[in-house]
Amino acid sequence: MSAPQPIHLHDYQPPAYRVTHTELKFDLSPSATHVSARLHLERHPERQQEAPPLVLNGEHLTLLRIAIDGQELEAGEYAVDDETLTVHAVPQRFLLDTEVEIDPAANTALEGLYLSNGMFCTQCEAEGFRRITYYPDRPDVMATFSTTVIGDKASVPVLLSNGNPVERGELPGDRHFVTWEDPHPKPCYLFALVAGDLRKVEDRFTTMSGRDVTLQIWVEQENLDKTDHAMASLKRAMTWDEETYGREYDLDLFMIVAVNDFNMGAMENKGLNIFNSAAVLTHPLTATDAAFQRVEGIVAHEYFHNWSGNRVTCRDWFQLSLKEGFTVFRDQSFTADTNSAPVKRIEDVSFFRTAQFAEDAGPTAHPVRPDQYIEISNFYTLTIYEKGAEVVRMLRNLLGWETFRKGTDLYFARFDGQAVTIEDFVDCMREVSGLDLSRFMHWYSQAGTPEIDANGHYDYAKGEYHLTLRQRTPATPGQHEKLPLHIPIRLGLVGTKSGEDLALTLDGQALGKDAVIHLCEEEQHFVFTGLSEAPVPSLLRGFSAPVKLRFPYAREDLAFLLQHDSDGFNRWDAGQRLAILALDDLIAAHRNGVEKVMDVRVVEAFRTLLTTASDDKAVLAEMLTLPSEAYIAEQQPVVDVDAIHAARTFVKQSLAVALRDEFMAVYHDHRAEAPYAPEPDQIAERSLKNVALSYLMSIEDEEAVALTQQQFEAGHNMTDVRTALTLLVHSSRDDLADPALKVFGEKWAHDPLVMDQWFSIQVTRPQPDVLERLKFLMQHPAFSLKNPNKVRALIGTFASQNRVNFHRADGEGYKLLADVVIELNELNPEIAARIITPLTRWQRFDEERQALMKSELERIRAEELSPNVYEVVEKALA
Ligand code: 0A1
Ligand code: ZN
Repeated sequence: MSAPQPIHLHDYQPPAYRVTHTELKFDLSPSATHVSARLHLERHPERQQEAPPLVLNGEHLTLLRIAIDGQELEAGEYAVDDETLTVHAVPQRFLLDTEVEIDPAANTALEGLYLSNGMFCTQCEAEGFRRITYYPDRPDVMATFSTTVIGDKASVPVLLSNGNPVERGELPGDRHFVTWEDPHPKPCYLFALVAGDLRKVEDRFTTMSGRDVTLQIWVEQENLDKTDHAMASLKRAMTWDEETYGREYDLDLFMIVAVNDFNMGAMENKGLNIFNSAAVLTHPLTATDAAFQRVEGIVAHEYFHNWSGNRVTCRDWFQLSLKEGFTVFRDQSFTADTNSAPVKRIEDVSFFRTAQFAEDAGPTAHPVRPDQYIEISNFYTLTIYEKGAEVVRMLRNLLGWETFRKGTDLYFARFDGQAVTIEDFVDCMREVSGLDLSRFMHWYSQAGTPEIDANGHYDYAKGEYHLTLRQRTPATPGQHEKLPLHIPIRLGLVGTKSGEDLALTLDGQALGKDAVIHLCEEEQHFVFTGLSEAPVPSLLRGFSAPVKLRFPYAREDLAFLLQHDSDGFNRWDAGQRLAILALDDLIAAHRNGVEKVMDVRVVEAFRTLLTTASDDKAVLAEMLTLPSEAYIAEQQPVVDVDAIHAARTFVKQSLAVALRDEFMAVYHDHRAEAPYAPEPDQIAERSLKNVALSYLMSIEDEEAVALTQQQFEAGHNMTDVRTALTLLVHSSRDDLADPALKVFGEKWAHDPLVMDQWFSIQVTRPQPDVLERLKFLMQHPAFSLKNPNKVRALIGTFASQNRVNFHRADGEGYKLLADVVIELNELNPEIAARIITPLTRWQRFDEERQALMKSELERIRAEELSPNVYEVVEKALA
C-alpha cells in the first residue's frame, strides 16, 4: 500500500467546473439505496479556454448509469477508480446524470448515508458527500438543491431534507416520497437527509423582520419528553443573534433531528441540523446541569453557523477555523450573556489551558490555519475550534465590540453566498478599524503556545510601575522559527493599601483602571506613572490572549489578588496559581519520599472563601475547585502521574480536615429543593453544594457518607444523583457503591445516554481494579464499539481522565487503548484517530512509560491503517 499523501494550502486552485443546481433522488433501502443525481454544470469563467476533463469525487459507490445531456456515455468516454469519476471531454455547460448504488447498512464509519437505530441519516462534513454520489466535493462549489426522498411508508414514515417541502405523495408498493427544495446555494457538505420513524415537537418563532418560522425537533417516540430545553435554547439563540449580530433566520422551517450514532456533537446542515442525541436531549432526571448547559451551547453553535458557515462559507478546508473559530466565539459569548459570564470564561479557559495547550505542545500541533493535511477530519481540533475562537476574541479585544461588529456586518454583507478565506475576514476587521493587523496574522499561521515572561517593579520615589514583557513561541513540529505576535494584554494595577484598581497612565495617556496594552515586539517595556501606592499587577485579565504568562508572584501577592482583584476571572486564576505553587512542593515531597506538609496560606485562603458571603456562588464553586490532574501535569517538565495524584489528593484531604465544619455548613446552606430548573442560580447552588460534598467525601467523613447516600436515594435530579453515585464509587465504600450502581444500572438500562454516564462513573474511579472492570464493562449488552458515544464514555473517559490507571506502570492501560484503536481503525477511522490522542503524548512521561507507549504506537503502525490513523501515528512517532 502506498502511503497517503498530504495536500497543501498553496496548491489551491478554483474548481474547473461549477454546479449551479443539483437534483437528487434517493430510493431508500438499507443495503441497496439508489441515488440518482442530475448536476447542472458549467465551466469556470477563468478556465473557458482549456476544456479540462470533468473530475468528480466518489468513494464506496457502484456506478449504474452515466449520461451527459441525456446521452448515455460509452465505456471509453469516462473512467472510474476508488476515489474519482473522470469524464474526458465535456461541453461548456451541460447536464450530468448519474445513478449509483450505496449500502447504508454497512456504513460503520458514519460518514455519508448510514443507518442509526433503523433510521437513515447523513453526515457530509467534511468529505462525506462523496460517499453518496459523484460530485465536486469541495466547499467552494455552491449550488441550489432539489431532493426527492423515496421510502417505505411503514419503516420510514418521515422523510426530511434541506429547505422547504414542496411536494409529497404515495407510490406503488406501500412507498411514498417527499420533495424538498433549498433555495440557498450551498456546498454539498451542508446537504442532509433523514428518514425514519420519528416524532416531532413543534414551535414557532417570529424573526425581527416579521417572518414566521416553524421550529421542529425530531426524535424517537420515547424521547419526546426530552426536547423542551433544546427548543427554548434555540429560541434564545435566534433572538440573541438578531440582537447581537443583526442576523436573522432565512427559511420558513428550521429542523433539528436527534440520532444515537454520531461521530461529533452536531452538524449545521442548512435548515436541518443533525444532532448527536447527547447534544440535544435533556430531562432533569437523566441529564446533569453540565449536560443542560452543553445542549444550550451546541444548539446555539449550530444555529449560529447559519450565517457564520452557511451563508458565508469556507473556500477550502484549510480555512475551517474561519467558520469554526468565529462560531465558537459567538456561542461562547451567547452563553456568557445568558448565564454567568465569569464562570463561562473560567470553564472555557480551564479546559483550553489543559487540552489545547497540550495539543499545541504535542506531535500533532498545527496552526489555526494548517498549511497541509492528509485527512481533514483529523483537523476538527481544539486548535481550529477553541484557539480559533481565542483569535477572534483577540480581534474583538483589539478593536472593541462596536468596531468589531462593524467588521462582522461588512463581512456578512460583502461575502454573502460566497466561499471565502481567513484573509477576507481579517481584511474586514482591518478596514473598519484602520489597525495594521499584519503581525496579528501570525496567530493563524504559527502553531504553539506563546510564552510571556513578565517582570515588574515599583519605583517608590517616582510613583512608577515598570513592567517588562518578553514573548517567545517554542518550536513545533515542522516550524522551528517563530515570529513575534501581536498580543493584547488586558491588565490592571491593584493598590496594595487600598485593594482597588489604580488609575493607569501610560506615556502620558490616561487609560482608565483596566486597559489593553499591545505587545508586538519580542520585548517591550511599559512605565505606568502617577501611582500613589505600590501595586500588585493583575495581568492577562479575562485571559485576553491564549498564552502562558509567567510572573514571579509571591504567595502573599496571589492571596491578595484572590481577595481583591476586580476581575472575577483573575481572582479565580490567582487561586489556581496559589494552589499550583503548593502542589509543586507536594509533588516534590512525594517524589523525594519526604513527609508532605500543607501550605497554611492555601488553607487560610479557602477559609476566607468559605466564610465570606459571596454574591456569585458559581464563581465561588469554581474557586473551591482544585486544578485538575491534567492541568497540574501541564505545568510539570516530566509528568509523574502518581505524584500528581498523591499531591492533589493530599491537598484535598488536608483542606477537608482543616475546614470540615465550613464545608458541612456550605453543604447544608445550599440544599434548597425547589423543582428542578436549569437556571444559573440553581445550578450555582448545586455546584457549590456538590463541591463541598466532594471535599467531605475525600476523607469519608461519616456524616458526609450518610448525606451522599441520602442524596443518591432522594433522586431529585441527575446532577445530584450523579455526584452522589460518583462519590460513592470513587470512595473505598464498595459496600455502598456496588448496590447503588446496580440500582442505577437497572433503573436506566433502557436509556443509552444515562448508561453512558453509568459507564463513565465506573471507569474514572481511582482504585487499581478499574482496568479489569473496564474490560468487563466492554462485554456489557449496553456497550458497542460501533457507537461513538459508548466508545467515548468508556474508553475515552478512562484514557483521558483516569490518569493513574491509564498510565499504570505495567502498560496494560496503553495496551487496551491500542487494541481498541486497531479494532476501530476498520469500523470507524475518524473515532479511532481521536481516541488515540493520549498515547500520542508519550514525550511528556518518564522513560519507562515512554517506551511502553511508543511500543503500542508501533504495534498500531504495523497494521494496515486508514489515512486518519496513519496520519496521527506517523506524527506521533516522527
Ligand atoms: N461542523 C460541525 C462539526 C462536525 C464536523 C464533522 C462532522 O463529521 C465528520 C460532524 C460535525 C460543528 O462545528 O458543529
Ligand atoms: Zn461548528
